[in-house]
Amino acid sequence: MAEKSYNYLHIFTLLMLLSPLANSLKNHDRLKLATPPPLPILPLPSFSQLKWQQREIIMFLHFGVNTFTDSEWGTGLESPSVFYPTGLDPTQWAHTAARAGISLMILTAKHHDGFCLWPSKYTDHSVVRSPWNNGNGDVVREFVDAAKAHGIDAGLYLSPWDRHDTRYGHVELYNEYYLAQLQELLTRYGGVREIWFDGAKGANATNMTYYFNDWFSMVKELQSTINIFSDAGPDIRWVGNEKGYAGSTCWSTINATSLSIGNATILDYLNTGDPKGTNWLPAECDVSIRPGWFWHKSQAPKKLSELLEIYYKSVGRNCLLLLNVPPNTTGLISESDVQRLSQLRRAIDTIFTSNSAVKCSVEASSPRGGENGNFGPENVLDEDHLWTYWAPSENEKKDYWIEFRAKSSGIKFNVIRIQEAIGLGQRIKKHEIYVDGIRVAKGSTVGYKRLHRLKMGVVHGNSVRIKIVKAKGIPLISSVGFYFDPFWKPK
Ligand code: FUL
Repeated sequence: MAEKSYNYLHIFTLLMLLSPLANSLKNHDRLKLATPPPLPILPLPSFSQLKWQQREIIMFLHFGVNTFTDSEWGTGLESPSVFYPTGLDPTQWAHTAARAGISLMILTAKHHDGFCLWPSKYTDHSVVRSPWNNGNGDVVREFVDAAKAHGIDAGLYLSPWDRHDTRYGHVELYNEYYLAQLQELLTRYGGVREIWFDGAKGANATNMTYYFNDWFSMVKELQSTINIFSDAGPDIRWVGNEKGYAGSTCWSTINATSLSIGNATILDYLNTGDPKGTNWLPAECDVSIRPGWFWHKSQAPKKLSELLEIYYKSVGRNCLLLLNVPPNTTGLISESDVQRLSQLRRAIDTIFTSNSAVKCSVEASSPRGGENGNFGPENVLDEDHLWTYWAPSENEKKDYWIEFRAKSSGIKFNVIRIQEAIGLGQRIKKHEIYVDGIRVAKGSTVGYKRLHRLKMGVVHGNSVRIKIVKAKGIPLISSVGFYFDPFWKPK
């Protein structure tokens, strides 16, 4: 009896000891461990650069004494009394931006003429000497408040070149003055998401050395999530022209050491970026809705077809479109510009609302982590355009493709959208698009977003294949769309 009970105890203890092992074996079967994402290819965007990239269109507002003197570059000799908007309403600016789906507006707080749209402690060449609001006004304050009330972020432009201030040309004095103004703008008005350092300067302007490093350090100290724009970054670079066109090859990467501010010899380099670049420095395409940056009675906004061309050549080439919409002498965005901007938004929505790729089945050359991994080609059809993506297997022999097959009536489109998972680096160097085996488009870089308007117009087929012909490492595609653009009339 005693021996028997010992045996039962023995078996019971053994079972108790074995049960965690059995459980863990069972769990192992149940919890299939996921294949990790691939290693990134450096350089990578910062958090703020990624946020910026997703905005697609930013509104620029050139407003100041030039608006009232009908000029583009003020001399600095303007009397502050000319600044007299009779019905200034930044709420109308913000409303116009919000209706156009714009999430960031950048205002010229000071242009080259030196006139300040806010009451700076360091100069009286500002709104304090203007009859507007009896010298008690602050355009920057009204601007940031209106933007905030519409859920729009604010950005500011502070011209380094100052044609009014007598400290200009006295290196220490002017750098102190400029830094003092930066501190005012970045401490008084809440969060500022982008600051614009314009590299322009007249051919005969006084010599002046700007302490860019001091300025940039101060900016980041005061606003850690801000993006600093200048010809040469450090966060956003100029695209090298004022037409709003990026290069058909456009890398977000570039070598910052090859760049300098106000250097006319690097325009092509800025336009295309550099596949070997060690800095993530994406390009912003600035252009005005009108011929001038400031409002002029004699000028009218560009046609919708021109704005769409700009959209395809900026947003559709991995860049941001910084579209200037200048307020007039009343202090409002003119009705013609309001209408044109909402037409542009309607057109973009019309083109990109119905994606016929989502009605297709999708296959790819291979998926990372096998058929049950998290990197299958179906990821390119979801709403996430960054962090879910198709990744081929690392073992694949570089014949990368993803193919869409019509389930019923075929696929009809004249625009294709391809997006890379840029959170892990920009990789694609060369790609081609085939419909039923016939090549309909080709290109080099993709980046955050690449749009192809088909030169042959509308195509109709049963399969669309995107081939990645050359890439740094394995390509990662986060989204694809096929659309019909009713405004596209190829020549
Ligand atoms: C240029 C300036 O000279 C223009 O007036 C305008 O501000 C444009 C955005 O940048 O360099």
